[in-house]
Amino acid sequence: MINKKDAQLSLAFLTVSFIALFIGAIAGLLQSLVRGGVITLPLSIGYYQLLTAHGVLLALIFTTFFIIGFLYAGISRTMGKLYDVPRRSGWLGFVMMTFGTGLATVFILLNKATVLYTFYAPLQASPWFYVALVHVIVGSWLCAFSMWNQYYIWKRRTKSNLSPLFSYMAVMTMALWFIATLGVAATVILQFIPWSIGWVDKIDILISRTLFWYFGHPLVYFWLLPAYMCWYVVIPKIIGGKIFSDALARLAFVLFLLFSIPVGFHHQLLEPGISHNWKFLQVVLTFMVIVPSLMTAFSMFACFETAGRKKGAKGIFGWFKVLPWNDVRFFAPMVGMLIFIPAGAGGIINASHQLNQVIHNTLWVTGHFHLTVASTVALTFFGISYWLVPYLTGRTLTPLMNRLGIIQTIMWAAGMFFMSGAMHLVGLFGAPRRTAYTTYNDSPIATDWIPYQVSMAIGGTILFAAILLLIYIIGYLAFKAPKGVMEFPVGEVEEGAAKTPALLENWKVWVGICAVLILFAYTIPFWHMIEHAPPGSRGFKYW
Ligand code: HAS
Ligand code: CU
Repeated sequence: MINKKDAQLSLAFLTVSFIALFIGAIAGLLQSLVRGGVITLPLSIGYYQLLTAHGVLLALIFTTFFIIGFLYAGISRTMGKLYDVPRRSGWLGFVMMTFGTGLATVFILLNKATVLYTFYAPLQASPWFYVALVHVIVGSWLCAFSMWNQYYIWKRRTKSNLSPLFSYMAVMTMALWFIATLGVAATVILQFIPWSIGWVDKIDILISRTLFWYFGHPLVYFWLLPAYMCWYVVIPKIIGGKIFSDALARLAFVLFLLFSIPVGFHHQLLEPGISHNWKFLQVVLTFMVIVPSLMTAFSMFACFETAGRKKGAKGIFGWFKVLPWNDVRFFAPMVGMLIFIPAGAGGIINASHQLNQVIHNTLWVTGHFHLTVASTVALTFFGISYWLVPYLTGRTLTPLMNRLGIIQTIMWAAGMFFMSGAMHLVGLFGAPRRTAYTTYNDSPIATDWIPYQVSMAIGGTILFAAILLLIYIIGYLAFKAPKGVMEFPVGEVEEGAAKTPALLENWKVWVGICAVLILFAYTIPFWHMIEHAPPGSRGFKYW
């Protein structure tokens, strides 16, 4: 049973995350219908306004709140409880983040911040939008400090060399987040706020985008790592197996810290003003960051196979049949894993410099991130919610809710098949992303895209229905399900696995190497940007 106060903190974060998910999903439904040419919006709502609400509320708010809530619950579970000081600073972080979220949402709904979730300059929102973002970021830093503080106190009190795997991963995830958000905080505080208030009239676009992508790429691993925490730590327990290797899991997380930050240029491969040598270097580093995902795939296969063999499975693929397919706690993340195979392959295509020229700024990219964050990560988060919510509220996952969860997962996968599949294909035909419905004066090329856009609308509608089902299940699990004890599954390490080297817990070494790699990949190109800076741009409001 979780400590009540810890449960409240986690539940607070999860509540905001699900509210954001619901509002963001409404925006998603409407925009997929607009883009498919099925409906037109009443004049007062803009397509790009919806797109901003969708991106900010889902990519930034749903994920961050869910992750922090999940991490607190897991830390409390694996370290016994949260200590008072970390718990209190967690609440402070929650209040700041929620205030920022509310403020940002109001300004988006007032149509004063229609700048999409990447808020590229020279699009200029109201200064309050950027102030709101700062609150979300600084609030999340308080949560990061609070988790590190918890880890530090736990180590001192238990005099233990090795922290629990889940907590170690949580500390690493927040380290990645903190180092990454330094970039976005810098551009928001030093560039966007003074410029949007009018203290300065020009902004350097290339520098703002570079600082954004310094953050924007590790952001995607900040989403992915908590899903991997479920795969490494939770799934082995659910399937009745063991964690394949504690050391390998930790090493994968170390590699994410090292390689996920100095690679932001792979989002700027077609940006002028950065020399191709530096782009090449960052592409090489991007290929390095694929390695820990391949290690994860290996580890999961090993875990499935050993668990299957213990249950008597024979042959090369016998283990596949004995997996608990009718347990949604396994099924939803597993569908996420399966989707990550094509999704990751798409990422490797994006990162290949020449292929990037074909897909950049097309709907292919939108398809890519709906398979990665909106399928692999989201399905894993849904799978977690089905046991985490009743675990926190002292209720149980009933067989009926389990079945509905399986249906929800299938609907999600089907919706994404139609939506993301069509996005990938039509992207290859050149259909641009970030664009409302248009036939470009009935140009034959653009009219060829329309059937795919209709498929996107069909997929979007199935996805929205799946969100309604999800919200129903979560609501039921939170308020209606029978009282009982739900487990927070935490796997044990395979017997006879190699001992975890203490070096993996030496933060000075890893943060030090991470800093060196960042300086190596960014210092000179950044210096060039400052040295050859154009005069900068005034702000534009196109909405
Ligand atoms: Fe990405 C753009 C490259 C992964 C998210 N990406 C985006 C954007 C988002 C995003 C949101 O290089 C758009 C940003 C924007 O608005 O402009 N991405 C990559 C690469 C990877 C990758 C190389 N992306 C992700 C993940 C995301 C995400 C993860 C979210 C969570 N991405 C790019 C590039 C762009 C980009 C370019 C810019 C494009 C442009 O031009 O704008 C890699 O990390 C992928 C590695 C993954 C694998 C898969 C391993 C498979 C596993 C599953 C195993 C399955 C099992 C089950 C065990 C190699 C681990 C098996 C069971 C059986 C029974 C079979
Ligand atoms: Cu990236």
